[in-house]
Parts: sequence; structure tokens; C-alpha cells
Amino acid sequence: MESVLAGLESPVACAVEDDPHPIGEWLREERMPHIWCPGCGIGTTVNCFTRAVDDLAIPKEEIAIVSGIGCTGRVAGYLRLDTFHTTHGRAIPFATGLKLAHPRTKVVVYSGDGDLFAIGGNHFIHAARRNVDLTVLCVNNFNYGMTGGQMAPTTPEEGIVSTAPYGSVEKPFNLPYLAQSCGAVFVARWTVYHVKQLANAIKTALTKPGFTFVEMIAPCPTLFGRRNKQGDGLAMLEAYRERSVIKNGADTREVDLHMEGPIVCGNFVNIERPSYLTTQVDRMEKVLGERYVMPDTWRGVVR
Ligand SMILES: Cc1ncc(C[n+]2csc(CCOP(=O)(O)OP(=O)(O)O)c2C)c(N)n1
Ligand code: SF4
Repeated sequence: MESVLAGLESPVACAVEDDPHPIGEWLREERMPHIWCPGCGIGTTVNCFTRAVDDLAIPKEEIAIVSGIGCTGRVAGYLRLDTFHTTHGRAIPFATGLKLAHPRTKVVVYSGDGDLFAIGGNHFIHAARRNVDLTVLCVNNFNYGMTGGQMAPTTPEEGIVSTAPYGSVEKPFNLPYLAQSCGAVFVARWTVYHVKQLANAIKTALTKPGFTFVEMIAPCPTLFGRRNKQGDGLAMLEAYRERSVIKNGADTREVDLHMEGPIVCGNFVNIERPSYLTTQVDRMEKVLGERYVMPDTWRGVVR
């Protein structure tokens, strides 16, 4: 999708001259202007993410972002970090390989609900089951943004999308419940209205070993918002504020989302479970004893 801003001078560059852009140092200025529509919530999630990494003082060379394809997938192109913009749905297997080869790197999967839970759903459930040390950040805008607003596995019943013009009749995934059932050790959901809580949840997700998951509910005013008469990005944010109910520790079976009614937000799950890397080393040492040779890149990180 070609941005209407294409060809104009970079907004980051304009800002830098007199008044540095607040997260300018995190962005690849040469990739600006970005493709996101006015009112799109993806940029706010990037703001929360950079704030979280900044607060944690994680050195930039120790973090990598892996995205799939979609409007959210563009995050990998815009962040000035080690980033991988992979094929549609395959961010998690790329990220798993990266983590196994280089456990010292904090590996973050940053992608859309369609990418992660439709074509990529299989990878999500198995990475969570294995408790691979990854942080998965999902922008849930309830449809496929980049390709024209088709139905996603998250589209609420009765939600109007291009492939269900009379409203979806499918029951969507409840993402926190799915993540918890599969074994994620930290599970949270916040909307882009809750910028502080979202940044804090990302911080917890980044610091906890094992598979951590944050659902970030964000407006797609151009497609989902317009078709469902939810107004512009600001009106959608106001609706988030009115509908949100904060329930930290809520039973994830009870946090389904509908077109109307409460959006339950919070940090729902925070448990301890040995991560994939730790379990792997434990097993090898138990079975092979002194014959086990740990990969060089794992030394001092896993043990
Ligand atoms: C193998 C393959 N199938 C389909 C597509 C087309 N495609 C590109 S992005 C996308 C969905 C994106 O939706 P989502 O992950 O929710 O991200 P958003 O754009 O909403 O941020 C699809 C189906 C593709 N690029 N590759
Ligand atoms: S189509 Fe939707 S998700 Fe994509 S940039 Fe526009 S508002 Fe954002």
C-alpha cells in the first residue's frame, strides 16, 4: 500500500532540526515517512516498546526484532535495531532459530494478529508449549490491515470485514486464554489508550525468561473502524477508555472480546516454568554428564 506521504520529506528529519523527535534515535529516518494511516494504533505500540527498552537500559546490540508481513510487520523496517522482516506467519520460527543460535540476544516477535494467529498460529502454539525464550508482541486490530481488512481469527462475532460484509459468524480466539493454555509464562492485554501500563507489561515480558505474550489492542480506523462505524482513531481510543475494565490476574477464560461490552485489560498470567533452553541443558547434562559440550554461544547465558 503506497502511503499518501510518499515522496515528502521525512517527518523525523523535520523534527530533528529544532526539536528532536522523542523516539528519533530508535527510528530509521531513511525509511520515513512510514506507511501507517492517520489514527492507526501501531505507532503508539512502538512508542511504548521503545520506552520499555529505554527504561530497562537494554543495549541496542543485545535486542533483535522479528516481524512477519502486514502493517505491523513494518515495525521491523522502521526500528533502528537488529531487525528481521520475515515471510508471512513465520516470525516465530525465525525468532526461535535466532534465540537458539544466540541466546544472549533478547528476541522479540512483533507482528499482527493475522500473521501470528492465522497463517502463523501453529508456530505460536508450539513455541508457547516449548516455552521458548521469546517475547511476542501482537498488535490486535481485529482484521488484516495491509491487505484490505479481511477477517482474522480475532475478528469479533458480528464484526464487519471485507470478507464478511454482513458480520462475522465465527467465534474468535481469546488470545490471552490461548497463550496461557499453550504454556506462556507471562500474558497481558492492554489497549493503546493504556500507554503506561502497556510499556510496563512490555518491560515485564522482556525481563522474564521463557515465552511471554502481550496483546496490544490498537485501532485500524481505515478498515475495521470505518466498516464498523467506530469513527476515527481518536473516537476509537475514546471507546477503549470507556469500555476498558482493568482486572490484573483475571481468569483468561473470561476475557473474550465482543463488538460491544467490556475490554478486560491487565497482566493476567505470571508464572514460573523452566524455559526451553534451561530444560534442554538440564536434560543433556543429566543424560550425557561430562560428555555434554554446551554450544559456545550458550555458555554464561543458559548457565
Ligand atoms: C504466504 C502469504 N499469504 C498471504 C499474504 C498476504 N498478506 C500480507 S499481510 C496479510 C495479513 C496481515 O494482517 P495482520 O497480521 O493482522 O497485520 P496488520 O496488517 O493488520 O497489521 C496477508 C494475508 C502474504 N504476504 N504471504
Ligand atoms: S490499514 Fe489499518 S492497520 Fe494498516 S496502517 Fe492503516 S490503520 Fe493501520
